[in-house]
Amino acid sequence: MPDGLMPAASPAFADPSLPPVRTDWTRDEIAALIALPFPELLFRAQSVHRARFDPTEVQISTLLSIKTGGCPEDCAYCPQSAMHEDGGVKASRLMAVDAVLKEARAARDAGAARFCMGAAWRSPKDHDLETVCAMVEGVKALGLESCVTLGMLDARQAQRLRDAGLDYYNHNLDTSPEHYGNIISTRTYQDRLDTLSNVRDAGINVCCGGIVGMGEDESDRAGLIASLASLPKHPESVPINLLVRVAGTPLAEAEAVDPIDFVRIIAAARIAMPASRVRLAAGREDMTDEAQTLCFLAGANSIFYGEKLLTTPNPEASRDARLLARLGMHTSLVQAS
Ligand code: SAM
Ligand code: DTB
Ligand code: SF4
Repeated sequence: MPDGLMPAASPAFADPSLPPVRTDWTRDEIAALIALPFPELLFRAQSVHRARFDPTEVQISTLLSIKTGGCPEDCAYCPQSAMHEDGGVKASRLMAVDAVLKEARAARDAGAARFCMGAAWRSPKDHDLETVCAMVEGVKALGLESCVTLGMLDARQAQRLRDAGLDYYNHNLDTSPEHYGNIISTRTYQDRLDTLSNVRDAGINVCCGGIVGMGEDESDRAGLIASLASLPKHPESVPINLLVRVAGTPLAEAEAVDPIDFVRIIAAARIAMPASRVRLAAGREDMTDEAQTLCFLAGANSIFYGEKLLTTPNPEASRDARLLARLGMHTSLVQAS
């Protein structure tokens, strides 16, 4: 394990006298949070964070694209869509189980707690799902938590993954219901909610978040957080991605997000979903160490760790280790599931 990536001495803690987690957040309430004076917003986010988590602890997950490119969906942000692959992503077939487990072992040896496998599919085919289940079993056997993101799932597919021992399924709402149609036309917001409910009903932990920087306005950002925070049960993991602007995608020239505005969204997610892991997800390569630090102070307590996300770069592991060491922060221990 590299210097600076030491597990925390104590995992997250919770006080039974804490207020119940609310699932009735309105967009107006979230918008009011986002608009608070920055010191007030950060104080509230930190108070909520400290009540349930060790503020010096950060969970780390490593991503691997197990099936890259050639996707039939038209998500405007994504370099893997077959509709806009000028970004240079070459379509490939589903990786072999052994090759995936080799990467998982390397991620574990580098200090990751969770291994997340992504496939550029609209939804998995049955024979491919069986291969993914073998990957999940192998990842679990290495002592890692497992996560997959494979597109839409029906109830039977979700149950199959649960039976294989899957810990987390990632499926994002991406943006507000109103902005959604400007970004994706090949599946609906309701399709996404249906998949999330199939995952939840199968007893798999939910990883669900969105993207900031896709031309949305402030009300859309509030709408995304309100949608996540009014799901019947909050996602256990909430990835907040800063758009990675990939050449060849329709959003390649999207306007850059003010880092302070991004921190505000992290803080709002932390306050609205106090018991969830909020992940400072894609986009860290474009952030300064200081902006990332503000995200941690605003309640982010998870990152993707390792040089690559799915197809785009992530900060070097040594840069992350150095930053965590400078901040006196630690990585979390793997939680038994
Ligand atoms: N194909 C599956 C699906 O979309 O359901 C799973 C993989 S997909 C790449 C997972 C998530 O990655 C997307 O929902 C989106 O939120 C995020 N993502 C994809 N491209 C991104 C980009 N350029 N910048 C930030 N986040 C991105
Ligand atoms: C999530 O919310 N972000 C990750 C993960 N879930 C699968 C993906 C980020 C992808 C960034 C663009 C790329 O590397 O292709
Ligand atoms: Fe396909 Fe997922 Fe990319 Fe959308 S985000 S184009 S579904 S890989």
